[in-house]
Amino acid sequence: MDGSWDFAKDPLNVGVQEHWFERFPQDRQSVYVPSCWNNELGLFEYEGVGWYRTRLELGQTQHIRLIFHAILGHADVYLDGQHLGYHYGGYTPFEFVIPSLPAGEHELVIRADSTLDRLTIPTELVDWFHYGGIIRSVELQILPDLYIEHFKIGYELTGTDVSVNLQVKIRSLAGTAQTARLELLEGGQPVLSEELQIEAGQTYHYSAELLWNEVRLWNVGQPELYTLTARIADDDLSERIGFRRIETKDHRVLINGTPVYLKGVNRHEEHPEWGFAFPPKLMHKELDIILELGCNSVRGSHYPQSPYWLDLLDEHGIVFWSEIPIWGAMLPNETVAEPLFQERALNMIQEMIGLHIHHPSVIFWSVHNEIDTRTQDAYVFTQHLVQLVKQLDNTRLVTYATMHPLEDVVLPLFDVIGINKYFGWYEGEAGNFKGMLEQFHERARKLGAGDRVVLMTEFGGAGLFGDVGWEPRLFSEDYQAQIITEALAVFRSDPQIGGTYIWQFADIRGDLKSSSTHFRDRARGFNNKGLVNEYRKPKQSFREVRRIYRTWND
Ligand code: ADA
Repeated sequence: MDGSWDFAKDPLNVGVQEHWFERFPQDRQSVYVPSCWNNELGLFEYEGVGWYRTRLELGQTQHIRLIFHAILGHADVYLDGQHLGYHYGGYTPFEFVIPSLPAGEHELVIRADSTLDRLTIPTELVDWFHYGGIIRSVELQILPDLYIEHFKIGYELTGTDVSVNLQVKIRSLAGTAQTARLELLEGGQPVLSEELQIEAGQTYHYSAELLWNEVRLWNVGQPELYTLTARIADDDLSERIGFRRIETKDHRVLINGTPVYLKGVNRHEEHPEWGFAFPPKLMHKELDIILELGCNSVRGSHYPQSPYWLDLLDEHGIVFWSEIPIWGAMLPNETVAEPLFQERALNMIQEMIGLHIHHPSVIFWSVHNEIDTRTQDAYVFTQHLVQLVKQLDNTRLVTYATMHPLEDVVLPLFDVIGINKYFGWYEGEAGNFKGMLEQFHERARKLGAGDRVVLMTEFGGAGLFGDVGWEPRLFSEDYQAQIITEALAVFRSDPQIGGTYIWQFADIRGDLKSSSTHFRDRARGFNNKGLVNEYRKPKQSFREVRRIYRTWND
C-alpha cells in the first residue's frame, strides 16, 4: 500500500477525542509512505502524534491481512472507524487479519505517536534523531480461505548432515471443513506432501522433520542459501535459510568449526534525506562500501534493521549483530526496574527474533546497549532478557554492549561481551586501551567469565568531513583516523579480543537541541564519528581502516 497517504499532525493530541479515525481533519497534507515525517518541509523537529489515512477498494468480499512492517513508537490502527489494535515498538512488524471484508471502499487510518519518554524504548535521552512515522512498507494481502499464517524452520547440524524441523501454521477462514494438500518444496522441488483435513475456523499446526545429507554450509564470504516453500490450496509462503554452526572457543567465534576474527562497523539504518525509512537502493550502495572496507561483520546499532538489509548480508556472507533499541548511556537505574519498560523490552526481543530468525547472517542477539550494568537491578533485568532469548533461540550467541567494563556485574550472563570505550575521545588516550583490557580480562576471570568472547563493540571519535590539515586536531579527519588506527593495533595484539566494530559506519543525525544540554559536542547536529559522512563519502579514517582490515586475513 506504499504511495501517497493523507497526513495530519496532532500536536495537541486531540485526534482520539475528536474521532479523527472517523472524520479525518481537513487540514492535511499528502506524504509518501514509507517515510519519516521529519523529512517533510516544516516537520523537521516534530515529535508527537501524526495521523495517516488511505483507502482500499475491494471488488468482492475478501479476507484481508494488513501487515505494518514498521511504525515508530505507538501505533493504533483503525479500519472504517473501528479500532483494530495497538502496537508498541518501532522496527518490527505487526499485523491484523480481517475475515470477509465486504466489497467496496474502506478507509484505513493510523495514529502514530513518536513521543519518547522515560519508559519508552529508547527513552527520551538517546543519541539519535527522534524520527516519527511509518518507516517501512504497509502490505495488503488478499487471503484465500486456507492460508499459511506462519512457517518456521529450525535445524540441527551434524557435520554437513542436517535435520530440518518445519512448522507450518495453517489457518482456516472457511465456513466448512476443508481437505487440502500441504506441499513443502526446496528450491522449487517437492520434498514432502500430505493431505490435511482442516476444520472450519481451525488453526492447524503441522510439523515435519527432514533429514538431508551433505548440505552446503553457509559461511563468511560463502553465502550458501536454501529456499523452502510451504504451499496449500491457493496460498504459499517461502522462507530462506542457510545452515551453519556457531560456537565459541579460545576467545573466538567459530563458524562451522573455524575461528573468524570479526572485522566490523556499527551501522545505523539512517540517512539525512530518508531518516529511518532507508531505501533499498541505498542499502545496496552501503553494502558495496562495507565490502570495500574489508568488513566481514556489521553491528546493527541500535534496533532491528530492515529484512532487506539482512537479505543482502545473507547473500554476501556477512555476519550480523541484531539488537533491540535499549540505549542506556543516560538511562536511570530506576527505569530498568519499571514493569512497563521490562514488558516492552521482552516484547521487543520476541519480535526481533521472530523477524530475523531465518537469516543465517545473524549470529548475535544483543539485549541492551550501555545500561548501568553495575547494579543488581540491571542484573535481574538482564537475566530475564537472556533467559527469553535462550528460550526462543538457543542456536545463536547472546550478547550486549557495556560501557562499564571494569565494574560490570552482568558479565557471566553472556556468551559474548561487547565493550564500548572511547579512549582518545571522551577520556584518556588511545594508548589507554591496553591497560584497561588487562584489568578487564583479570576481572572477567574472577567473575567466572574469563572464557567469553570479547568484542570491541564501540570506539572512535568525531572527524568532520573535509576538516584535514597538517596536524591531528580534535574534530579533524586526521585525529579521528589516528585514534582509530592506534586502537585497532591494540585490539589486534590482544589474543583475548575476538573482533572490532568501529563507531561508526556513517555520520548520523543526533539529537542536538538548543533547549537541551545533551549532545553539545554534536557539531552540525550530527554524530560525526562515521568513517564516511552522512552522504557516504569516505573520510581519511575510512582509508586507514580499509588498509588495516584488508591485512587481517583470518
Ligand atoms: C555510545 C552509544 C552510541 C553513540 C556513542 C557516541 O557508545 O552506544 O550510540 O552515542 O556512544 O558517539 O558517543
